Amino acid sequence: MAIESALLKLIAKMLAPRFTLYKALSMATANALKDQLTINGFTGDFYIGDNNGSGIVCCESETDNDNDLICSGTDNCPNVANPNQEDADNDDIGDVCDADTVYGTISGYVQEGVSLNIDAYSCGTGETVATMTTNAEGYYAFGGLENGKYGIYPQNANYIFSPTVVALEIPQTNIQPYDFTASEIHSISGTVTGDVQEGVSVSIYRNECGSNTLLDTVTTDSNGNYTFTSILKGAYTVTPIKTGYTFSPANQSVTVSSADKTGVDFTAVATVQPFMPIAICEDSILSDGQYDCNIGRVFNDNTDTARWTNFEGCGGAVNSSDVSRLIDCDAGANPDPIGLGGGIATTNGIISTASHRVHDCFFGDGTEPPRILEWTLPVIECDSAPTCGVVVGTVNVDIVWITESIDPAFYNAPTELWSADGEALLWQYADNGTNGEARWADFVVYFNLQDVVGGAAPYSSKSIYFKPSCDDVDFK
Ligand SMILES: [Ca+2]
Ligand SMILES: [Ca+2]
Ligand SMILES: [Ca+2]
Ligand SMILES: [Ca+2]
Repeated sequence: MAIESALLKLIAKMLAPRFTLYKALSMATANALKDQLTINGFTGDFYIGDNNGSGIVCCESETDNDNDLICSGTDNCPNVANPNQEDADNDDIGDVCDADTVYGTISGYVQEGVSLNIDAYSCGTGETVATMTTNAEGYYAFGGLENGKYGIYPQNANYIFSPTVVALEIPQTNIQPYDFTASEIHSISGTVTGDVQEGVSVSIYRNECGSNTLLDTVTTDSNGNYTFTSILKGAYTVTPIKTGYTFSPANQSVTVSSADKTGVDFTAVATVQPFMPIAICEDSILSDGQYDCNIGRVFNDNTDTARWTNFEGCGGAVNSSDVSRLIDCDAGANPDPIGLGGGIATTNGIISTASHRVHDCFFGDGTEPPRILEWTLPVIECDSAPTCGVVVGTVNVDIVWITESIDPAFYNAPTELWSADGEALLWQYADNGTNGEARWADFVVYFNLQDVVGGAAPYSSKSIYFKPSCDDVDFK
C-alpha cells in the first residue's frame, strides 16, 4: 500500500505540471480520478474545483494560493487569479504577471471581435506596432513589448469606448488590466430638399435633464444629405439653419434606441425678400471692382446702371403692365424668391407706367417733405443681353430722387431731402427759390450722383437716382 501510495503521489507530481491534462478533465473524470487514487490507497488531500465545467485536481503537496483552480505548481501566475492562464508571448509568465505584457477586457455592449491598436510613442509621435482582436470573453493582450511608452485604444465604427485611450509604460511596475467599456452608437441622417440643398448647417442637440446641449454640426452635401455618426442612445433635437431660408419642420425630435435613424428630412423655403422690380447692374455699385457706397447712379438714362424686371426667368417677356403691377411702395412684390446664379428677365430703358408708380412712392401725396426711400434690390450682371440678367446678389439702395416728366426749367429740382425716417434733414439748398438748375447741380455734387462714365448725373425725365447703402450688401 505504501508503495502504491508513493507511486500515485509520484504520478500525481508527474502530472502536476501538465496543466493541459488537468484542464481537460471533466468534473466526472476528476472525481473518478480521485476515487481511483483513494481506492489505490492515496491518503492525501484532494482539491477538486469546478472551473467552467472542467474538474481539476490538486494534490496535498500543491496549493492554489490565488484560488483560481490552477495548482500553484502549474499556475503561470501563482498569486494572481488567472484561471485561463493567458500568456500572450508564450514565455510561461501569465499575462497578469508579465511586465512586458498589456492586457484587459472589453465589456459593455460588445465583447468579442473588437480590434485594439497599441501605438508606440517616440518623440511625441505614435506608431501602431500591433493590433489585436478580443476573444469571446472580451479579453485581449499584447505580449513581448519592448520597453517604452505606449497608447492603447479600441477601434470599431459601431461603438464608442470609455476610456477612448490609455497610456502606459513598459516595463510595467504595477501590472494591471486596462479595461474598456463599449457603448452602442448609431447614426442620424436625412436630406434637405426644396429651395436649397447644399451648404445647410444641421446641428444636433442632446436633450438631457431638461436642457439641450449642442453636440455637433454638419453641413449638407450637394444632394442635401447629412449624417451624424457616433450617436449614443438618447433623445435629440436636429435643427437646420441657412441664412435666407426657413425650414419645414423647423426642427425634429429624434429618439435613438436600437437602430440608426434615417429620413430625418427637412424642406427648405427661401425667405422671400421684398424686391422692387428693378435689378441693379453690378458694375454700377462697384468702383475698381469694390463695392462703393459713395457713388450714386441714375436709372433710365438708357445705360447699364439698372434694368426693369418682372422676375420671370430669362426668356420671359417683360412688359410694362407686369412690372407696374409688381411695384409696391412699402414691400415690393416679387412673387418668388430670387435665386443666386439664376437668370431673370429684364429690359432696359424707360417704362412710363412703372416710372410713374415709383414716382408716387417717392413723393406720396406731396404733403410731406421728400425723404429717402430704402429699397432692397437684386444685383445682376449686365454684360449679357439686356433681356436677361444673372442674379449675383442683393443690395440695399437709398433712392434719393425720382423725376417724372420732362422739366427743362428744372422747376421740380429738389430743394431738400430728409432721411428715410423723416428725422434728419440731409440736404437743403440755401436759396430754394428760383434757380432749379443750381439746386440740381448742388444736389448732384452733394450725393455724388454720376452717370456711367463718371460725369454728373443728368437731370432727365422718368429717372431714378440711387446710392448704394453704406450699411450692407450681399454678393455671391
Ligand atoms: Ca492558482
Ligand atoms: Ca494564477
Ligand atoms: Ca507571458
Ligand atoms: Ca513576457
